[in-house]
Amino acid sequence: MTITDLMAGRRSAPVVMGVLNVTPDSFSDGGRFDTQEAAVRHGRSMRALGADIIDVGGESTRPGAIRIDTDEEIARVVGVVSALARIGAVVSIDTMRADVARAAVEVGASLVNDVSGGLADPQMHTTVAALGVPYVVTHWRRAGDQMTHASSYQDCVSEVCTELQTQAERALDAGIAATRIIVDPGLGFAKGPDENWALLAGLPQLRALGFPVLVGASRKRFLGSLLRSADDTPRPVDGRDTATALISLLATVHGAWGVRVHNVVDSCDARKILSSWQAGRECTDA
Ligand code: PMM
Repeated sequence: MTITDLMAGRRSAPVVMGVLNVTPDSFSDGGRFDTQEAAVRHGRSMRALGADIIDVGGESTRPGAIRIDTDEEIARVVGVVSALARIGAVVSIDTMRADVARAAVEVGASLVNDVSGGLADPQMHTTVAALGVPYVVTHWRRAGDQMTHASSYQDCVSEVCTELQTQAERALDAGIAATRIIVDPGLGFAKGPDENWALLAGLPQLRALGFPVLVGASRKRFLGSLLRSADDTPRPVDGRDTATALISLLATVHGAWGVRVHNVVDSCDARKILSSWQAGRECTDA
């Protein structure tokens, strides 16, 4: 399926976006795919396992991460995006920088996933509008090294909705078509466990913004916290995939358009289960 098919809802929900961090330091998969060969192999494998979109990122956005420079970010992602696009994968570029977005789209990326929603780079919205590709507006307040200082809310769901609405309106004003905008609550970005759960429970309000909603809960810290052991040790990252797949299932039931996940198989299984349940028959092709 093409990105146009996915945007138009021609796929049983959820659209599964597989995470491919070409970084040495992302919190969950940092350092595992930081050579082009390993990254392309993993991208191909996620596609074969059912991912609809491969989300390639060259800069870690985890809390506390130090930013790299633009040339280095471009160098990390361009070869990987181009190799995956050449084999027919739908590729998104996970970046907060307009120059990186442009470089990636020029070699075949068909979606820009901006965790800053346009706040990190004033050129992002006009650049994406000119590129003519869909755009993920993620809720964000500050970069990784300052994120924890921006995490106070009176009413998280309504504040996130208002701030997302503002960024979506800026994207529209810059010329990005309404049919090309996706919103994402930005779980974990300047949010603690209670805010993340409130936002998941608040999916109906997020949907009411009028755009498809993407949910990125995969392996995040709030899952480690929820599933901590009796001695308060957080569940390790590699033990959070079942919880992630359950969130994929529940988020879809509550209207999410897509999920961004590291373990593609589990969320694709969840999709088959949901489709079969809803249809009342076996849907192996979901
Ligand atoms: N989270 C991360 C990176 N990119 N993009 C979107 N749209 N939503 C997210 O929640 C999101 C993202 C951080 O997680 P990672 O280090 O596992 O990639």
